[in-house]
Amino acid sequence: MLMRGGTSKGLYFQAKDLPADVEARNRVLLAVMGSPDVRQIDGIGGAHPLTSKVAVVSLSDSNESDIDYLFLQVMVDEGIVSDAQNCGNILAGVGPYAIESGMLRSNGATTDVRIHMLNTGAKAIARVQTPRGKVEYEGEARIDGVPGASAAVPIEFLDIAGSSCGALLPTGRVRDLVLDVEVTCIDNGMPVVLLKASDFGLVGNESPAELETNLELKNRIEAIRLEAGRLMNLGDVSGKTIPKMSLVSTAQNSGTLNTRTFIPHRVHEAIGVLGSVSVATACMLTGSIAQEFSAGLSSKSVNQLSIEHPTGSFSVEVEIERGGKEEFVVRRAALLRTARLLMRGEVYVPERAFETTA
Ligand code: NQM
Repeated sequence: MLMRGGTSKGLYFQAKDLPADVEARNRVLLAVMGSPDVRQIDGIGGAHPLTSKVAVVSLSDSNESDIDYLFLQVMVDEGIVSDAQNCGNILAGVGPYAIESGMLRSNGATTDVRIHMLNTGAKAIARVQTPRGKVEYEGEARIDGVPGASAAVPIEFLDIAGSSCGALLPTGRVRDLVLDVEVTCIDNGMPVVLLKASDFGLVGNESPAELETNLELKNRIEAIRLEAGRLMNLGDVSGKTIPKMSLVSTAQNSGTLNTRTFIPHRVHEAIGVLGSVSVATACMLTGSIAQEFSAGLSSKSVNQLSIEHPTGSFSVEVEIERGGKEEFVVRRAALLRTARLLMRGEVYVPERAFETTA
């Protein structure tokens, strides 16, 4: 099925329908999307990282989850399929997909789907609207970056700190100096490096196109990313889509703060779901780059944060616990997404994708 999940779009497969061998599976997915090619003209990818995504879904063996979800990023202009990151936007379509495909039954007016995110081992609970036993896509919920209104898919995350890097603050510090630039490296569901837009001579409200055509800026940010990746226990990140690089500045429209995020080579039209959870968490962290710009936050353990991005803002609720001696534990994050089934059917894969080169 082809689904919109939040502000992204991707193909959803049952694991059993794809080759079990990872290399064969990747060859098939590259051919399906039409990669590597900037236009993905011989496939059904949308020629942008946000529309070249795949969810591989299966029933979970565990008592603690209903569904296993593996996210795969199919690179557009490189022949690479990466499982190194999660995707919280595509996650929004996983519950509806599991019900649409008959893997799960609906359970009253709403169905809570407990999802095990295989990329990092983290868990999420997504609430799908299922009146009359069917997935309802129509509704009144609006998310910035998607025109119109749709049925709400509230999502809650528990225990996502350190999902990819092993710790919320992978360098062990709230601030680091990387290539002479002050950064905060954080992983609350997505590894993100926060930088001040002003350190790059930017206001922070530049458009994604403006930022992407600034080659000097892109090269500087990539150099910092490669160095930060090592500090964040991610090793050589030159072929990886993490960490994301988020330029932060003062809010423009009464939000908590403003962002522009490199994911990592294109600039996001909005901000990723887990990316925004990481940024929101950094806002609550004393001494972080984000906190310097954050407005309207209380010292309470639960805060509703509004992360501004190029097409609006992203609202995230973060619950933390502050212990003694600067201890900071993240308890929970909650947010709202929408999703929609766009198409179901067969995708045609060229024979050559099934041939081994050995
Ligand atoms: O951070 C884009 C997206 C994402 C990821 C990216 C995402 C997340 O918007 O959970 O959703 O940062 O690569 O789909």
